[in-house]
Amino acid sequence: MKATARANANIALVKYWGKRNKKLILPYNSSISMTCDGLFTITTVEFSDKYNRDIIVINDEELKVEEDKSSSPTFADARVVDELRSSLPFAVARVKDEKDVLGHLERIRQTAGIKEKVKVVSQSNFPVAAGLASSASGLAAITAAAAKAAGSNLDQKELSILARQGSGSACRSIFGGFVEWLRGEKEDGSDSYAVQIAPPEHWLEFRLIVTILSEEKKKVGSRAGMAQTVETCPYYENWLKTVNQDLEIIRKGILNKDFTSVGSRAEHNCLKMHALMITTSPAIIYWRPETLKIVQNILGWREGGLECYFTIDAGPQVKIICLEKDVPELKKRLQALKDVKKIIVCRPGEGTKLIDEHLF
Ligand code: 2P0
Repeated sequence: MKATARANANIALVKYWGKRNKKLILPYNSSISMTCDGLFTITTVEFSDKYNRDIIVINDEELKVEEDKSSSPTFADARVVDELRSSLPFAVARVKDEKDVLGHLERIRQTAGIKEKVKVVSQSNFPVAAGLASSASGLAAITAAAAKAAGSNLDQKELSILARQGSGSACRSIFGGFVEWLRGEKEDGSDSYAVQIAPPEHWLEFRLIVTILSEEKKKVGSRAGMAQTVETCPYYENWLKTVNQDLEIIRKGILNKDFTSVGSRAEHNCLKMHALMITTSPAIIYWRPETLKIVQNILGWREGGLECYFTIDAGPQVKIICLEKDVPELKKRLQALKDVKKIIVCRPGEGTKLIDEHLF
């Protein structure tokens, strides 16, 4: 059977940074995100015995995969991966680089009890080299389409659990609006999944403006970066001690539409995550000079009465947290800065959906 899904990316207001179980992708702390309208991936998946090998095509490039040589397939040809990295949108390149897409498809095949080979075609609308620190939409779309195509009729919670095992942040993209990924307590991961805090229409004025500052490839991916942080950062336990308060304030702030409380706490949470990264051995510094320039501008604009905050993920791009009414003024100010290459304005978007238009 063939199925197609469309999934939006998400940006975290309380960050996920560190796994207590790498195999099942179980986080040390819960996280909260907004699902972003306008940054999406569409993926079609078909399992069929007409295919004699697995075929995975992402943004018009075929991913070369080894054929049945190990129980845990990996990307075969480093040269191909390198070529793809330089030619594909960033989010997709990270899927190829760090995420075991074929392994994830194999997991879905096993869940459904099927053996047929698979064809996957995936297309993201992310601008080339957007540098958005999220492969969430890609893995969420593959999960929803593959589960359906494999004949598994999973509900959103089950899809979230499955997507989580492809990439942690993908479990949040299953839901729309404002979403919390509950860390869970169980060792088997059955209680680590996302839930919706509020649907998109709850807070239609909320905006995240993504600024693209640098298209340079980052040197440390999120997966490796967070593992290194857990192992070597002397402050990691303190981070964990403070995250619950951030979650509480932001969850409540979303429900009350208290912009000041959500924006200021999200900015603080982001700075704490970057403090962890910077104090890891060796140091992981995702910021570039342009990043800090935008941050300084935002602080100045805020002092001048324009209420906006920032958040930054595992890369140099700055995302501005603001309200719809201030978007025109912020766009004007951002466009006047020479470091800003591109601006994408995101409103709260819907969760992962099955759609009828197949890509093949
Ligand atoms: C987040 N990030 O909460 C944080 C903030 C980046 C910085 O989730 O290893 O791609 O696949 O579970 O989900 C990026 O990490 O990592 C991420 P894996 P993922 O959005």
